[in-house]
Amino acid sequence: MLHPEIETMSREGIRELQSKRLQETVRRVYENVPFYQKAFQEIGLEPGDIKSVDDLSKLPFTVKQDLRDNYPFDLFAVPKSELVRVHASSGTTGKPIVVGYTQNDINNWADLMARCFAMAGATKDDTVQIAYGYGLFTGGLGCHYGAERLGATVVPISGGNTKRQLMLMQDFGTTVLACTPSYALYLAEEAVHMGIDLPASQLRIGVFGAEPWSDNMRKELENKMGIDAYNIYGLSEVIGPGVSMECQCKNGMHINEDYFIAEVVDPETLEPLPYGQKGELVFTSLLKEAFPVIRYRTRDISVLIEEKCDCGRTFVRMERVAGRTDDMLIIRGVNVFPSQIESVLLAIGETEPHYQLVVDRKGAMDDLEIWVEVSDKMFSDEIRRLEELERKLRNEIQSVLGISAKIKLVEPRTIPRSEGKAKRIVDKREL
Ligand code: ADP
Ligand code: K
Ligand code: ZN
Repeated sequence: MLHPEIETMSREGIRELQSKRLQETVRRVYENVPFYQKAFQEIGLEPGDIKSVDDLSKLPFTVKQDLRDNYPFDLFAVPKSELVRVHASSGTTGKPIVVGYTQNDINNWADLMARCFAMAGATKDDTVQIAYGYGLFTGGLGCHYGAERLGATVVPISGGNTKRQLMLMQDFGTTVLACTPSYALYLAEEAVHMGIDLPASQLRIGVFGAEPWSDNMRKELENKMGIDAYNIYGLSEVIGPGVSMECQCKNGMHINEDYFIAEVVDPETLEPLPYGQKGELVFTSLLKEAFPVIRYRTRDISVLIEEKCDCGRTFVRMERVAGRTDDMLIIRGVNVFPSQIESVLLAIGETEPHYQLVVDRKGAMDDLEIWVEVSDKMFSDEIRRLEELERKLRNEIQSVLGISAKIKLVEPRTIPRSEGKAKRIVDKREL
């Protein structure tokens, strides 16, 4: 355990720590973020009304739309000169969700992620290959700073380049692999094709997250790679990876409660639910300076587990994410909203407004096909023109969403019409 005095703190101690930090956070957002000040004033709430975690439910919720409305920097609680980094994640339309960090935030995040790697059993003696994407996504750099903070040897290879990943994995004696579970499976399958015996290699731990996966997938990855595979959860709005992490009991992810307060609420009534009941996860940050969040609704569905864990940690756990309350898709770890694709199609304007997203898993990799209707006239046009349009759409999707998709132009009236909500997504992936 990296921080035993905190990770095994009494529940009463955690409560006190959270209450103190909650008061500070509430004051910070009230004094520095007009959005929160207004939201508090609208319901007649003064920062002094929040004295402990018991008062949490008096606070208003924050949703993704609020982040969009305040794009890019209006929810930040520090002057821009205090920021040392920004990250961004997919929004529901063209503009991304932007989050920022002060130097203290980056330090805290590094400590937090170091703790997460240690929870999986990693130490300074490990070599950690980070195959999450580096860049605006929080995955790569979040893991990077954490593994460095732990004192491990970091291989910042980022995603892709599979053959090279496998070569360096062997040559460098990688012991810990951090990436999405689907990319891990792809690496495992490529290794077999290349005649590499991963179970015989030094690889021993997987830190996998950014997308949903199942216990069956865990077994498969553990067998194919000869590792113990652990689930890590997080989201940019709250900090990035490291909001919660599985311990070696592999029985739910411990929420890092010294940094965040977790709640589960009924997504319809927004009433907080007791431990053990399934609902939408909501997080309040406790230490963040640049981008504090108050009761942020994640749209992720899970359950909080109160029972003490065999590892000795006292932090509550959350079950694997069981789904979303919105239509966000996660393709190779990247969040994708149908509305983003729709705006690309409409902006180009050469297709009909009827489309469907078909998601499948070909081998290990998620595969996104965008079916879109073209006009009768267009369809009877030259093949070359259709190919040109396909290419244009593909490039635009790649540049807006940052992922590749296959475009399939189909005849008019071939995509099923619905009488209610259009069925935009056909997800054939099995968990
Ligand atoms: P990240 O880079 O950590 O994926 P994003 O902000 O891009 O951060 O995406 C966050 C979303 O990804 C979460 O709200 C959740 O839907 C999904 N996600 C992240 N980690 C997991 C996980 N371990 N299991 C299931 N879903 C996850
Ligand atoms: K994600
Ligand atoms: Zn545990």
